Amino acid sequence: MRELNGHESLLSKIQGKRAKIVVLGQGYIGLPLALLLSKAGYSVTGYDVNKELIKDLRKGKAKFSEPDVENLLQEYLSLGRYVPENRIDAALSDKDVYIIAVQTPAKLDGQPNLTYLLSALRLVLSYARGRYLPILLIIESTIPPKTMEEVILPLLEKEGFFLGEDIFLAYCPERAMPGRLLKELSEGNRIIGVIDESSGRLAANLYSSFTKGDIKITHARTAELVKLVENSYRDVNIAFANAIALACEALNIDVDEVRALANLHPRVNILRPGIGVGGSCLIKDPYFLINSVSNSNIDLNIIRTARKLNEELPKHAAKLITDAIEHRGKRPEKSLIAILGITYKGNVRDCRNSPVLKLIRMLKEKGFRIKIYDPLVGETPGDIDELCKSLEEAVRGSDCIVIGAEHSMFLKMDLNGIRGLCNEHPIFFDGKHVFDRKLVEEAGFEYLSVGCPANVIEILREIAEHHIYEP
Ligand code: SAJ
Repeated sequence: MRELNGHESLLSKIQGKRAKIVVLGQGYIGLPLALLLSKAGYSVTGYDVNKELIKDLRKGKAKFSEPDVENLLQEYLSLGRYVPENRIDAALSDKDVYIIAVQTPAKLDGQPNLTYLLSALRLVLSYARGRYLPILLIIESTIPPKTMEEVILPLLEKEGFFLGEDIFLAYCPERAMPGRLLKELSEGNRIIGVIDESSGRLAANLYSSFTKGDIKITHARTAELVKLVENSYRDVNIAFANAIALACEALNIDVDEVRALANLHPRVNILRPGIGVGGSCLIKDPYFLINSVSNSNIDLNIIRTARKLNEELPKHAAKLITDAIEHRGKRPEKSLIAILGITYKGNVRDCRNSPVLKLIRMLKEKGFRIKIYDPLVGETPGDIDELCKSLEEAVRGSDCIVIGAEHSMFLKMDLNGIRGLCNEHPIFFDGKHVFDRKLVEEAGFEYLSVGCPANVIEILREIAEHHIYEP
């Protein structure tokens, strides 16, 4: 029988679930990915430099909370198909597939910081040398266009490896959002970016073992751009909603009504305006995209302006709240604000770059007293004070309630009951546009949000008095 060449033998190991895999970086993406590969039948090592994290993973505890992640973790730990490891040797020796899922944060100038990625890559190469080759190397971390061709490939070649012979290389950007990680990783479509075709075939075989979505193979540079385009698209769309909200404030019109009516058009879908954009990706990927063409005469101003607008929103929200309270003759030092929800979006425990944290800092600078309630957050992030133990504790005696994250439990709360605990004439600032203004007002609050001027109702009544419009 003919002996299999390197590519065929690696393919056969991947198809037969005999390929031994290590995932470098056991964070938001690396851990769920490692678990899905274990579930698909592979033997997977989860490597991370953080000893505490690995210690917890060995006990079946994840550092973040995501539906089903801990269940899968405990199941595949006990079956021995998922092994958390922080000893380099044990983790990296003798593997067939190396997946790098470490963070690529932004530097102060908006350029990507590839330090973590490059150090993981060097580690992999040092272990790949001298073992049975070939290996499949996959990059999941976000990277800007041309990184595969101009940074990663030259490094492999400098170390004496040949693409398509010793190493197969693919960029498979993650496309899952916190709160739905396992579902999106196992059902979403995947893009695989490669420089040579044979790498694409190996990576596609591996990814089809755990995702039901379509797998599209393309050039590495295209895949790198697609990832940045997706998040920039979302950021620009949110900025558009925020820009319209500001226009509504200037024109004394309620943005929620404008959105509802405009969205009746079959090709219009305006997103929710609010206190800004947080999380780990939308705040940096647009800058990676802008910077990727900085050597050309193209200026992606539309993306930059959108980003800047979204960054300004916490400040704008702080001003709206301050103005509304001062308008009632109350001083900030004499006013108590109850913040409900501090995560970067609803129903997640993740506070990374949360816009409401910025808003809290600004309100404090203005002198307000603040109470915070977020039952999804265990530890208080950074400079945030103690969290209240209950909704009632946070709300009692407050002059203003701020919805900072749209957790389901807040959407179901008894507005009349909450109103009863507040001071006289309380303000309800809906930072996420998730409440029905009429219901909030019926409960006795003054409704306020970005794009909904405090006095919009009076203005509409005035118009009605002139018999032009019945509100
Ligand atoms: N937001 C609004 N208005 C909206 C929708 C969202 O202000 O109408 C805010 C949220 O409150 C939040 C921020 O935007 O602060 C980002 O939330 P998100 O749900 O839009 O996105 P992420 O950051 O959780 O996940 C994104 C996803 N990208 C896209 O939807 C294009 C996910 O698919 C990516 O995998 C992820 O970034 C990533 O890691 O790149």
